[in-house]
Amino acid sequence: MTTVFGSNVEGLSHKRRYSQNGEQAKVAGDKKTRLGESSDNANGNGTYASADNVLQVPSKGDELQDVSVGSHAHDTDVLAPVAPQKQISIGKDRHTNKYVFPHISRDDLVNARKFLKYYGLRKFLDSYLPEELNSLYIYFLIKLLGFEIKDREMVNAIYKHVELPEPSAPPRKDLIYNDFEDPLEKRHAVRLIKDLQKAINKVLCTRLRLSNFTTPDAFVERLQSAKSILVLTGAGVSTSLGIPDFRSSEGFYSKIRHLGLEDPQDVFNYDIFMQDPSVFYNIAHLVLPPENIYSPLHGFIKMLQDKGKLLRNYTQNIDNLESYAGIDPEKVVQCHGSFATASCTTCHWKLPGDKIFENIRRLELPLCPYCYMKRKEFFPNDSVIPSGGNGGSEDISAGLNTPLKSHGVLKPDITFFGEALPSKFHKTIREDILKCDLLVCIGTSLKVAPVSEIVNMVPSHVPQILINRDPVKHAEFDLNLLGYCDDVATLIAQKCSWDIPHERWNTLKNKKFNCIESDRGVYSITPKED
Ligand code: CNA
Repeated sequence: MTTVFGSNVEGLSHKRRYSQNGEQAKVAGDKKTRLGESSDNANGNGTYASADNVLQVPSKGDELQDVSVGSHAHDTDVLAPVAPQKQISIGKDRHTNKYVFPHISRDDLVNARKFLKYYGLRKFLDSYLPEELNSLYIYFLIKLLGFEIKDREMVNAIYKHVELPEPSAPPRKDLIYNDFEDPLEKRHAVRLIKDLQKAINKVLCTRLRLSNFTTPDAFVERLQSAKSILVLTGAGVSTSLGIPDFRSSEGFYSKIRHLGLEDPQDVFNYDIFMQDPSVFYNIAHLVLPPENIYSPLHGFIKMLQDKGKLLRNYTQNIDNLESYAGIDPEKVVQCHGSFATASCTTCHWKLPGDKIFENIRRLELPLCPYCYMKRKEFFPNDSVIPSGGNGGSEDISAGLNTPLKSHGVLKPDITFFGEALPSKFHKTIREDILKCDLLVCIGTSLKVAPVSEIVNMVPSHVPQILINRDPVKHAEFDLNLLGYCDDVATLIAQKCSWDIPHERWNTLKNKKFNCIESDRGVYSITPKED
């Protein structure tokens, strides 16, 4: 088993599921281990438990928010973290009867996180927590690790008993330090212990940023020397071609909100598809990919390939546009499958995906010719005709007692939530994360696991760049280039003096951009007005 940067490479799960803030959510009827919740995670050696491998709907919001993000709280350097000068000590104001939390500086926070990662859980707890304490110490430790609890009821219960001094206020000498009575209810104390465990797990499986890789120029320099770039792409690389992404305000999920689905993601739920494929086929025309076009960003990846620098493009996209850009199929992993082929849900007969495009456009169920007769028996009033093939042969899965509405229905080979990822993903990813010398994530919200877990699996010294319109708050990129990815790719190619193989390059190569740093390692890139 190979352990990289405190993360277990073997831990990549096989099936597609949502993750939010590095955490998995629950799906009805399944018992899940939440990433970062398993007690195996808190083992202090930096490994985390393998996530459960069934597709999941996204959580409605993490109860624990990592508020250190954007503060560069994770900058790593060679020096080991220092032990705290003394254990946490929370005094009480004898007049107000409130506990007064010590001020937490950014350095305290960075050091606590580093200390935990560096020395492991036991030493961390021994060094930070005194022998006598109450549950406010647990809450303080959660804060010290850079997290804040979102549950209002819980926060109100805590702050009835707590005061936060002004950061600039001098240390108070009038506090009493021998009152350990627990002001919180038992249920709150139990919740805090669970939240501390989650916070610890998150720190253990989150990377630390590199302190010396925070500028576009550092990126350009690394691009020029890199030999094995791993590019991870998402829906944002195709939006400039008019293909909506999922989660943006103008994205696909907002377009189908009117359908009255409890959760718009249900249209890609495998179990729902098997029960009633019309849920997917009512909207599938909206996600049909165009043919023979690709964006400048796809061209940028092709350029990396032409320069012998592309190790692999892991794409979450199902539009297959990498192929039109000329990226070698060997260099592409379509992590969530694609529309390139389709298969029968019953007998698994496979056919080219475009053979069912007409059915999709006409909002019809595409049917398997080999399962058609049996389906007709099950559903005599079905007016739909089979797609592709000649039809009429015996159904190899005959004998089902209760036919599913998906019996004999063809499904594009895109990976629905709950389905296993294509085997190629697992064949290549383990070696690739060890081989890569630069990770560039482009146009993705990184909310779908296991792809979203790649960022925490890459060795710690490998720089990680995000090129995206919106920040990705739950990951730790060394450099965030925020803007439209075609613009960012153009600017970077210009800086490298490289040409992007794309029909618009002659215009793009002269385009001018503003590149404004808003925080350390965070740049917003916008076109300059003429
Ligand atoms: P997402 O969750 O919808 O996130 C897209 C991200 O891209 C967001 O963070 C946006 O800010 C960002 N973005 C949008 N447009 C741009 C742009 N022009 N430049 C830079 N950033 C931009 O989509 P993810 O890819 O993260 O989620 C994975 C899902 C989406 C996969 O399972 C895909 O199959 C699925 N999907 C694919 C396509 C496609 O194949 N083209 C389209 C829609 C959804």
